[in-house]
Amino acid sequence: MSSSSLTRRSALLAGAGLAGAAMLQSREATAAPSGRGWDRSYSGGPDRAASPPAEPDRDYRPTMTPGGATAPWKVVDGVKVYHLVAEEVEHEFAPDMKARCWGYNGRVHGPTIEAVEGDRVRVYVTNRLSAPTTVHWHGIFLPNGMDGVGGLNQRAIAPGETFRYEWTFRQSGTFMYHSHHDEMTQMAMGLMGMIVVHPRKEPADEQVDRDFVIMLGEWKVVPGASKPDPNEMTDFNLLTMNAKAFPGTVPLVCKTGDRVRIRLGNLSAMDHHPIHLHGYYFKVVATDGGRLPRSAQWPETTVLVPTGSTRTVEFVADAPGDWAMHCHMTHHVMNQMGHEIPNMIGVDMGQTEKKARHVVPGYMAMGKDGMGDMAQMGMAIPDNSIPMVGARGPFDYITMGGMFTIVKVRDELPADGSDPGWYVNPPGTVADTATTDELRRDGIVV
Ligand SMILES: [Cu+2]
Repeated sequence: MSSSSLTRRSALLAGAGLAGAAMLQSREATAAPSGRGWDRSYSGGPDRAASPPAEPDRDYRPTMTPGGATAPWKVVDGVKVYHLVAEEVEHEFAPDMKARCWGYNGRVHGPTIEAVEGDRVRVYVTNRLSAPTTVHWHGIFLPNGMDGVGGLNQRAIAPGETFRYEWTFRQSGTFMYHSHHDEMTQMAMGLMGMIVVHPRKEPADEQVDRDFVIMLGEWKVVPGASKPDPNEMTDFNLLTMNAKAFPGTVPLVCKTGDRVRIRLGNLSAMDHHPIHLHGYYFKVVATDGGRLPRSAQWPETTVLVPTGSTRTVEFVADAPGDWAMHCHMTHHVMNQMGHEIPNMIGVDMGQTEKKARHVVPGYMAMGKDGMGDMAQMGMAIPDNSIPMVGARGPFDYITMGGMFTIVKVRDELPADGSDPGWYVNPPGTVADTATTDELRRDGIVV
């Protein structure tokens, strides 16, 4: 091949590439009329001037972390100052189920850090653990030396020391923070929390009435043990929303017609969680990389939240009721003690189980008809553990545990914002025994 033909060919290819790029650009322009191209990241150098510190209820509508808390802050010379104290915490996952975990400010997980784009923030981290630690700010644009990876970006914070992290938020969205030193141990013990950054000026058509924050997590706490086991790789037995396992989770209370946002973050060690909402569809509107253009938001009833990610969904709560919201992996809506017992489906154990208990105290087999009946038997379980499933509901036993909560939508809410109790269904709208007349009318033979 001559050099001239080579040149011609390269020129042709280059031309095709240019045309392609132009087409892509024009398509992007159509898809994103706001002109969003590449929002600049940032890793230091002269910082963009911070905006005046934004105030809740004046500049933004605060979020709510059901079962958790929002970190307090104060303003010092135009900077929002936060203080996280990493320490051992006696944490209650659900009534009668506690463990000594690691958390921040007496909480597991740590409080949600909430701020507004343009806010300058200073976060002091005090280490009251027995081990060195760091904090990484997942998804946040900040100077490299503030990124918190132990050994890489800073030396670890020794027990007793207090470090200062500082940056200006240059983006909005849903992010997370967590230990980035001996992650396997420290994250399994609970050292994590959520970060919410509101836009400085939220467009009117993106504003919501309720803004919930939920961190998904998984733990191994051997029944009777007093601490989580960070060595577990596969068999997690406590699946949590904001570190609470059902029936310990706190419901999401909404008024009929509310525009609702749910920010889900996942820092589970080994699992992704498909979170399913009953009664509605929602739109996936954002990830930890930012908000999706309207044309890229898609309707779903289940959103997969990969570990190390956030997914934000929005919907209009226009259907009153008690709607379940849970991980759709069935082993993630159970609590402890469910996974190492023999499969007894269809086997009538008769007296066998009682006899086995003489030899192996506490011996327990799966019920002949599954786990559901076991939950309600009030069987003897080791101290400091919770049955596999359940809590009493308005009709019967709710045979779920773990990563399960309830979205309670009501026309009228208690003035004090408390739990409105169980939903009262309009007459004739609850599934119940079919009458003989109904069966005869519809030609159903049973
Ligand atoms: Cu799950």
